[in-house]
Amino acid sequence: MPKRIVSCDRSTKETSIQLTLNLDGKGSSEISTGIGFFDHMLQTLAKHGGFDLKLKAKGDLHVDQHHTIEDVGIALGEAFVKALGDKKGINRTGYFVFPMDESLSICAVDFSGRPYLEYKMKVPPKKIGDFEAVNLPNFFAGFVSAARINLHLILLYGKDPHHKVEACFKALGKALRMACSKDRVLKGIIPSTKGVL
Ligand SMILES: [Mn+2]
Repeated sequence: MPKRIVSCDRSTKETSIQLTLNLDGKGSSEISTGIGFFDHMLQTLAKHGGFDLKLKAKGDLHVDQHHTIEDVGIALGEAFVKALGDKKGINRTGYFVFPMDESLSICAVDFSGRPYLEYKMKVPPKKIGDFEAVNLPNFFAGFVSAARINLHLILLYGKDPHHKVEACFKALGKALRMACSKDRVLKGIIPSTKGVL
């Protein structure tokens, strides 16, 4: 099986991001975005997705966290597209329901090639640790548009803002793992009646 490991370097006047992603890893990560809680969420995504992820982002945090959070989503989405290649033999879709103590999230994802985000999650627009939670949808929107996936992410309920957000990142990791995994039987087949994804 060809290795599904990619490195990406994405730089703009607002952010500079270097990352290495291994879709067939063990969930290990080295993350540094300058935003501690965001690092924690990306570590969680890698861990539950079974991806190895090294990511270093330097953004214009003196402005606010908007560009950094959105651009990390874009860079990560680009890495998934690159790593999946022609998508032959993958499950393509994945889903998970993740309980995080009192919070429960649902995630469904499809590597359809058509970007769509359905995001239903209420988090108070205040800081979680050092993380400006108002920017959370920008991460998912950036990821969806760059990865060209259909993503439905719903927080059913929860109380603690940390748990609410973490439940969503964990569900996303699990759903991505399922979608990116190879089907043992459908080797070499593109999972679409169109014959292309
Ligand atoms: Mn936590």
